[in-house]
Amino acid sequence: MHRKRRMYIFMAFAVALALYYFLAMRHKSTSQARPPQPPHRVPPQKNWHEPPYKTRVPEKYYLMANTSQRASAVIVILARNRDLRGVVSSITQFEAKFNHKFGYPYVFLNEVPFTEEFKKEVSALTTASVKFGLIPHEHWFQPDWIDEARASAVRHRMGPILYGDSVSYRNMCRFQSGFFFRHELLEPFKYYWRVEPDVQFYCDIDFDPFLFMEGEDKKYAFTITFPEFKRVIKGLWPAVKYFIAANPDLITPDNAMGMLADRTGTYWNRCHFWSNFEIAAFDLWRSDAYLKFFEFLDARGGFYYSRWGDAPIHTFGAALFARKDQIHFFNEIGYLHPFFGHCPAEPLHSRGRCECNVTESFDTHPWSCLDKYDALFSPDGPWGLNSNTSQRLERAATSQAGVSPA
Ligand SMILES: Nc1nc2c(ncn2[C@@H]2O[C@H](COP(=O)(O)OP(=O)(O)OP(=O)(O)O)[C@@H](O)[C@H]2O)c(=O)[nH]1
Ligand SMILES: [Mg+2]
Repeated sequence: MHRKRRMYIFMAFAVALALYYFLAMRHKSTSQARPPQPPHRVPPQKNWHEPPYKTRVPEKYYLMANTSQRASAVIVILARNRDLRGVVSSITQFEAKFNHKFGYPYVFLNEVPFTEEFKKEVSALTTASVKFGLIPHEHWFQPDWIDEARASAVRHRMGPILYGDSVSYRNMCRFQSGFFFRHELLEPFKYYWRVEPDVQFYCDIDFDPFLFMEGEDKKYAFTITFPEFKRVIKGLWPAVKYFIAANPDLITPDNAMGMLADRTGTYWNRCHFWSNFEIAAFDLWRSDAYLKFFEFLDARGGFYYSRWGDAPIHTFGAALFARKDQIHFFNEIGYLHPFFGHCPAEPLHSRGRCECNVTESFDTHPWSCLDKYDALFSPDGPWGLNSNTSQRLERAATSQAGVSPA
């Protein structure tokens, strides 16, 4: 047999085998196929019959507002100087609904120094600590190894798409995907809440979400989920599949990939957590597994040769490297980033004195992927394995592996 052909068949077999193990790890009935896991990965076993958010935030996390007990947590805001008005609006609400009771510190980040006006106006909005950080050059700007001719051709082609022609938007997405958590001002903290300019918080948040995350062993929390725009993800799913196939030992058992992929691993439904709202544990991104994942994706150039967003990349990171029950839908937190919002239904609506219309909540919109998150916790799971799985995986992996963006 031709040597090259033999090599392809061998590679296809290896990729299919690895994908098979990854899928098998998601399914309880194949738990004996799991490779040995390091001790910190061993989950407190629980059989889920419904999504964790159906159980309301326990009262003890409400009572903590009246104590001095706080988590190691920070509010992170990436912004430009010209975002000042939108930042003032977001922080004013954030303080009124939540942080005046808790006093969590803020860190603002920017690739250029914040103006005195920005610092003064923002600092006046809170009694909590506020720090302003400069992003290191190498964490922000387009790397030298990116082929600028190819990148600019892509930008030209993607001109009509939102931010399709923007370099700074791509820098931002790459920074949020792989660098923000390395900033020295964020180093001391274990958890963060990402806030953006011009967002709204609809309800009083009287419990401590960070202590909830810590106490309930959560790693990533979202409020809105829907499919990513097709034209900005070229090459991303093949790259993710390739990574999975090459690194089956890095994938967390009982992960959430069933929310995103079909059972054969052929396609990604483009569902992602909308990352303009995030409450998460820094150690998810600082883990060796995620860092390797980010470096692998970054090396494919997709931030610049397509327009990969940080939202799908964080989504894959959470889905691969956290257990499904460590990903939390914060039903209690009413939130709007134009133009989608989450408005809690009763009884949470009354308890939070929410200023929103529940009929406009995105959860019930046909585009919402919340049903796919919910399905992770149904007794049958979102999907299972069948006898054709490994053959299909082999076909899927061989037809997709090695595809590069744009
Ligand atoms: N320092 C800095 N921050 C940026 C830049 N571009 C975007 N950001 C921030 O990054 C976050 C995401 O950017 P947005 O412009 O809100 O992107 P988006 O949420 O995808 O889109 P819209 O909100 O609909 O415009 C926000 O916190 C912005 O303030 C930039 O070039 N420099
Ligand atoms: Mg935004």
